[in-house]
Amino acid sequence: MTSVQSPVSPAERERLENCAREPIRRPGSIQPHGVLVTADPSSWTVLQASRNCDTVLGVSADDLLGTSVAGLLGARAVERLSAVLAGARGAANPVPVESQGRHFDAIVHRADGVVVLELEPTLPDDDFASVPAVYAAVSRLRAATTRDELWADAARELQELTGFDRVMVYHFHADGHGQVVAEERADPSMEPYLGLHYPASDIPAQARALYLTKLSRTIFSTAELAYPLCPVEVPRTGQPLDLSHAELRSVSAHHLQFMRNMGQASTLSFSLIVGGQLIGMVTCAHRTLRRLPYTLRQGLEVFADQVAAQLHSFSEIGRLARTAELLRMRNALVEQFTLTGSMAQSLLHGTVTVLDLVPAAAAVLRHDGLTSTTGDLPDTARVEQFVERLRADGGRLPFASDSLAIDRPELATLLPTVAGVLIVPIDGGRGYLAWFRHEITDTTEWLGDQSESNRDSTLSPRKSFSAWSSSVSAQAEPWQGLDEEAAQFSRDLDSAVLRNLQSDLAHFGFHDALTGLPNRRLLMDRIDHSLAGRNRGAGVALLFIDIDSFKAINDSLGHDSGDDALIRIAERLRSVTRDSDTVARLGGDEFVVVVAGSANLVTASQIASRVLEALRRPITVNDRPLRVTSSIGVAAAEADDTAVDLMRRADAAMYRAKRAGKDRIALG
Ligand code: BLA
Repeated sequence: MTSVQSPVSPAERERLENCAREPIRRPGSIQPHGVLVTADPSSWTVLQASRNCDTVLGVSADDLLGTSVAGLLGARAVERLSAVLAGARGAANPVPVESQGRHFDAIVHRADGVVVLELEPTLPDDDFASVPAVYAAVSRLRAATTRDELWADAARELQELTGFDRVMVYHFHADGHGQVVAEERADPSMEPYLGLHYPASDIPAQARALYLTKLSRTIFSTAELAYPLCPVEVPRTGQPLDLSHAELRSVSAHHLQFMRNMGQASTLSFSLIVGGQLIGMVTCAHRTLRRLPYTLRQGLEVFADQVAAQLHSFSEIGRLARTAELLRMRNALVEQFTLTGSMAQSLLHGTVTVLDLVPAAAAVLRHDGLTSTTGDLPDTARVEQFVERLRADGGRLPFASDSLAIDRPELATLLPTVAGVLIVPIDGGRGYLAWFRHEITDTTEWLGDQSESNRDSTLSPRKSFSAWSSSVSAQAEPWQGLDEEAAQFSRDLDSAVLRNLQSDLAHFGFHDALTGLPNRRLLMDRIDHSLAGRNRGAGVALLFIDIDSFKAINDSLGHDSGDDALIRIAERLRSVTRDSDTVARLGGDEFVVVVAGSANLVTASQIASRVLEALRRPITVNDRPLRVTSSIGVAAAEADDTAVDLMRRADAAMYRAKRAGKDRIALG
């Protein structure tokens, strides 16, 4: 399931604002299937009573006012209800009570400084799922391994446990609109709603806030009236009673109309809460009247809580896996750059590319005044123009849009095939990295026609709910956090550029710029290091190499060719020595090899012969073979030799080789 954003029309915006203002916490009335009285917390004298007391209890509300609850339910019942309010051990809602031969589940809580007592006519336990059945269903949920499986299992189990004829699991998308992600119907001829989306205003903000504190919501009848409390105001506050935690709170007229239009007579809904957020709901709906005993509703709240906890763990596992994968790709890209030093090569054409990090149709890199691209993008000149104009208009980088035509219509015409753009600065803002996405052609299936003709007025619910498709245009798949990822990547990249620069500087301090070989400084350091290892039994030997008649090469072919020759000679020296040997350039045409390991005069002169041979083979300069020879002095360190002593002796040996006619080796 990809993430979908619903189009928010002006009418939908008006609904979102107005519907959220309905004071559903303090409607001043209750649903007809039970009664509600409020009482003074110390004397239990009745302060308010619902208008339906006469039909449900056989005593009118007016007659109850000022009497004691003990007179209605008995002193023993009041004792048990007080224990529930006091949070006494073992005391809990509901308390079974009796009045004039009628049995009720009494549910008690405090609000606005008064006791709120609700009486629901007792339902025969045998007609409903038992606590062990709920427990078994909770245990079975644990077998689900994916979110879709869990959603489907939850719908199936709840249909079985509640006996309601349609159970729907909703998922709320990031913009607040909902989607039916699982559905179980008792009767296959019922119209399916699975997969359908619905606008955020179907469940307005204040209702969602309420469902965060009250985990289940019973709406028993869409047909009957609500009954007001008498008097409507709580005497001590002068305000309608806060019914947020009441079971019987009456229902918004808008929502009752919605339910009637849906063909629902009764519903029972549960909240799915993760980390204090309402991430979804489950609604059990019935075409005829149906309600469940309080005890079973409580058991099902635990069930819903288990569903939410498992959804949370799936989303956390998914989130962590995605984070780890993104980090792995970011690191791989930075590493490719560090190794190659080429930004275009490593970011656009490496084993991992920036299109793996942020999936898109194309990516563009602007670096060092050059533009490189990968993927399907028509025109780089237009991209450059786009970014220039974006910056000229004060557009700062990073820039992200998943609908260019809506966000920057004046620039969208430059890139007609593009709907989504993400740009991050690189190189301290001198360059940039950009991703481009095409328009998505997805259609969204909605629960009912979303045009205003499907409502009597703006604030009315929809009249019909058959699946209705809408397609989005000029919209790309939203970047969804990948903009953050890209910004982090640009920071990683800038640090890598800096690190490469620093290591280049460090390198040049110890290396010869022409050949890349260690310079005199590093050479002396390496010799010192090797000499220090002598006590551990290792011998140290040097070859001092001077190219014969090099000046003649410079004079006849020019300095550039001379430099080329030195580079070739350096390569030749590297190729005939071992990795563990140090080949250094002292300057001019002088090179030194530090022979590694337990070198003595014999092993060193063997290597010297190889070098002499190798340098005699012609090198290629200006596409032409060039013959050079060398004179090599070999010296092995003696007991108290310092690096300078050893160098001096090898140098002296080299002079002897020169004087003896060049192109030869002399031992020091
Ligand atoms: C509440 N709206 C709800 C609830 C649901 C829905 C599930 C929670 C209460 C319940 O029914 O259990 C929406 N019900 C749905 C959807 C489906 C379903 C989408 O069966 C099927 C997929 N509603 C409107 C408009 C307004 C409105 C226009 O359509 C306001 C102008 C209001 N809906 C509204 C209010 C509530 C509500 C105020 C809170 C009801 C309450 O708890 O008092």
